[in-house]
Amino acid sequence: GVNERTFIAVKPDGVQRKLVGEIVRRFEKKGFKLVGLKLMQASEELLREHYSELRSKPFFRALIAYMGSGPVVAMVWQGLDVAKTARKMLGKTNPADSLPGTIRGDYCVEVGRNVIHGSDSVESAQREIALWFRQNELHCWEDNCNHWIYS
Ligand code: DAT
Ligand code: MG
Repeated sequence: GVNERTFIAVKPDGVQRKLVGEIVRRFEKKGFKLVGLKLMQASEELLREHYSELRSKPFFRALIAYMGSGPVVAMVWQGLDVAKTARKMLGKTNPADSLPGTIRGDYCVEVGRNVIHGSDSVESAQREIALWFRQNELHCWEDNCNHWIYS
């Protein structure tokens, strides 16, 4: 429904490369609603939990080091089918497979520096939002444009 939420994070390379504004802009212009946003240095503990499904992968250590190498911009976006649509906006995990027009297709080259995270399902989004945000950091506000986005 229109109250679906997903977790998006601009990774440390995205912050360093000044892509925060461009990424926020894409989600705003699409018509999704921003309900949470913060710049933060993620702890190793948080990152290990966030990526716990990948703990046995050969790239896990490098992934945790990369994600902790600088601040990230953690966000929650809301809207109809936002989790699935956000994944389409991101492109494929490997930027080499991502089409031009997607964020990874337009702004990065290697899978180990792919500038953005997005939850892979509604269930993952719920888990990740609870992990990264406190309830009082999420804001329910009336979007006065809703009328022009939803019929
Ligand atoms: P996604 O971020 O598209 O959900 P994922 O959950 O499979 O992809 O992996 C999480 C991150 O781990 C991914 O954004 C980049 C890194 N990663 C994935 N596969 C990798 C690989 N083969 N080599 C290096 N890093 C990889
Ligand atoms: Mg994933």
